[in-house]
Amino acid sequence: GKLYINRVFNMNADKMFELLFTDSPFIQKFIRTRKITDFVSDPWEERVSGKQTRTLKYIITITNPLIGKFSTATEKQILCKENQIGLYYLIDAEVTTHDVPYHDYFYTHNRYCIIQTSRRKCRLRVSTDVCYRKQPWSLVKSFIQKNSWSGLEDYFKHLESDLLIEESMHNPISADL
Ligand code: YK8
Repeated sequence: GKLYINRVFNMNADKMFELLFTDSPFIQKFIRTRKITDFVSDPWEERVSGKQTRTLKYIITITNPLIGKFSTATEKQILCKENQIGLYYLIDAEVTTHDVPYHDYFYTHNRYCIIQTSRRKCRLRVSTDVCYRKQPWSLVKSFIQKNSWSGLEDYFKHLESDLLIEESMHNPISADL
């Protein structure tokens, strides 16, 4: 796996969750600039386990002409929220891209961890794993790895910098309280 974001932000955990995992203006603008279209999201639903789940569907734009221009994607998210010993949100997201070569071989597992570190701060940690449904030939496997990592790197680099911009808009001057 790889760790793409690991940073403390000047906002509480609830705010970070709201920005990333609800229908917030922030995420709407972000997916628009990442050229993600036809975005539909189910509302969060309570499961018997006490966890909440939702499914997202969207179309991603791919910059590599060898792979294609677009792909539909399905993302299943599971939310685990803890409130007793300290506040954190743990979101496990499984992303399947349906229209890329070898799409039936792999999916991406993204883990978002939002931990409240003080009254007005939280740490966001995002790590990902490329997972295999069946064992591909090793050349194909390295192909999948390489393309997934570069795509994920690009996506999360932009997410981190957009979050920093959002943070600075909410904390003018008095940033370090
Ligand atoms: C989510 C992982 C792989 C996929 C892509 C596949 C190429 C396959 C190449 C052949 C295009 C928003 C990615 C990056 C598309 C984007 C996905 C995003 C960034 C030769 C084997 C979409 C997070 C996410 C998860 C997985 C990413 C795909 O919020 O390279």
